[in-house]
Amino acid sequence: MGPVKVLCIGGSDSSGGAGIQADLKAVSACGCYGLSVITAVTAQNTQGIQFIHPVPQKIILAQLDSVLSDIGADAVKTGMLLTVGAVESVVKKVNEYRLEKLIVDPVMVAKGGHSLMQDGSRDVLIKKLLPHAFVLTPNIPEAETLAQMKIRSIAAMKKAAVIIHRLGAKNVLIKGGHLPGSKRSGALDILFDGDHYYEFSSPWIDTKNTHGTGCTYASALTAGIAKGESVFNAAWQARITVTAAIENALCPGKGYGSVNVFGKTF
Ligand code: PXL
Repeated sequence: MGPVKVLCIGGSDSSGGAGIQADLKAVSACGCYGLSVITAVTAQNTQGIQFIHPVPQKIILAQLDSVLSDIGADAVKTGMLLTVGAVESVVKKVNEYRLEKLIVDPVMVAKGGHSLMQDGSRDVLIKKLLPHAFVLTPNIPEAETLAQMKIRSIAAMKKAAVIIHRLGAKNVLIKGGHLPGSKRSGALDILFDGDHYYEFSSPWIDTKNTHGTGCTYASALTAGIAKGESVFNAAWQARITVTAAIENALCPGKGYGSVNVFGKTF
């Protein structure tokens, strides 16, 4: 029996904090073997994104074929899908290789305001990729876009989860860190599986070094699912992993630092 394999599809973050670099660190920290397909190259540092370059669709498809035809994956995670071609490439290969454990992190906008999706790719993501998602992991702004409603309360989060579930994602994990009042009451994430709601609460950690939080959370979740855990257990453990990673965040540059899944090893 070889290692448990996790394929991460997303953008490269040259600062090492988010994107594919965060994914591979999280997957490794969770004891899995990480594979990657790069959809875009970002030039960024702790102060923001300076440039974004899309990888041509042909090269995205080639990477997917190289990895899936030989190595395969026990679970697959998508992050930054900048272009319509990137989204359509994933849909095509999900169908071709019958990938079932697909975790979609619908990243749309970076913290500094840079769009991580070109015009049109969001619609294709909603129409063609979401129906294949085993778990979808929007934060509050992303859930607002997907459900087309404002989310200002836990009740609204639950309502949005139902609307997003109807778009076709089997399990919806809405991350509540952006909810007003989280600073006081802690962050509350809600998992909806179509029947039940599960709530995960975690203490608020007062830090500006949170770059890579979403990527790390979704990758740890994907690793758990690759290992055969239930969505609930994988989400619960991923929440613990990401909280510790925020607590151990590092700031290597002059701006905002990044989460660190490896604990106090630096
Ligand atoms: O956190 C979302 C994200 C995903 N992927 C890449 C990013 C970012 C945020 O900056 O740069 C490559």
